[in-house]
Amino acid sequence: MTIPSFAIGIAGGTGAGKTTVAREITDNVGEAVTLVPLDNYYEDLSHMDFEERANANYDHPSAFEWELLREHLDALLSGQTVEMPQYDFEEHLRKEERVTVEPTDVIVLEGILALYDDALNDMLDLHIYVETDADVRILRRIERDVVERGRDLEGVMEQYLSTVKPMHEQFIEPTKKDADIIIPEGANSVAVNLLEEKVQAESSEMAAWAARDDDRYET
Ligand code: UZR
Ligand code: MG
Repeated sequence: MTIPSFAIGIAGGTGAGKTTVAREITDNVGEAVTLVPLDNYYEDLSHMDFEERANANYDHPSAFEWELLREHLDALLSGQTVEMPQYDFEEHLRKEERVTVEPTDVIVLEGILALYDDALNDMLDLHIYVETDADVRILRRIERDVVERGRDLEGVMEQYLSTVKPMHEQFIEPTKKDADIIIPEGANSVAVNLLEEKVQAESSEMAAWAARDDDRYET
């Protein structure tokens, strides 16, 4: 028997607070959450050398392996496990090893272009766009890339102006129209609390369905 899952997509620009929103709205669902980071579906660029990879455009839709992501989300929603690729940001490279990911009651697809693909949007039950001002986002991005990931400031600025910003305007921002809900300023607590309640309600409903189905099949 397939236990139905509630699938949520969380999109928004770099540094918008997507990861935080994903964590906060699912905090109290316990372990019944499957996180699908879009980053894990960056195309495998192992045929390029580091220099080339460092200069690739990671904010264009063509940077992602959509077909694999569709397959995986579809599998998770059908109750199957997937062997999920993992991504190494320091090397700009898909890692050798994959991780087995189990489907659960709540599945969260999170990433800059999480609402970009029509087929994926059809699979999602709730479409969220996290909207945060560009100045706040670039400050967060600098903190993450320079302080946490050890990149140099010049490079981060260069990349922001040459690809991150224009791609945001061209491809990411427009996906706002596909959102059911737009959360202003990342982790604003009222919006997050409302969504948290919704997610909890949906996940208990899933559990109730599963129990009902079990009864039906067992008797
Ligand atoms: P979030 N990114 C890298 O900087 N290097 C990579 O190897 C892969 C991705 C960046 C990507 C995008 N862009 O803006 C960001 N660039 O990761 C998306 N340039 O991640 O949503 O967590 O900010
Ligand atoms: Mg993030």
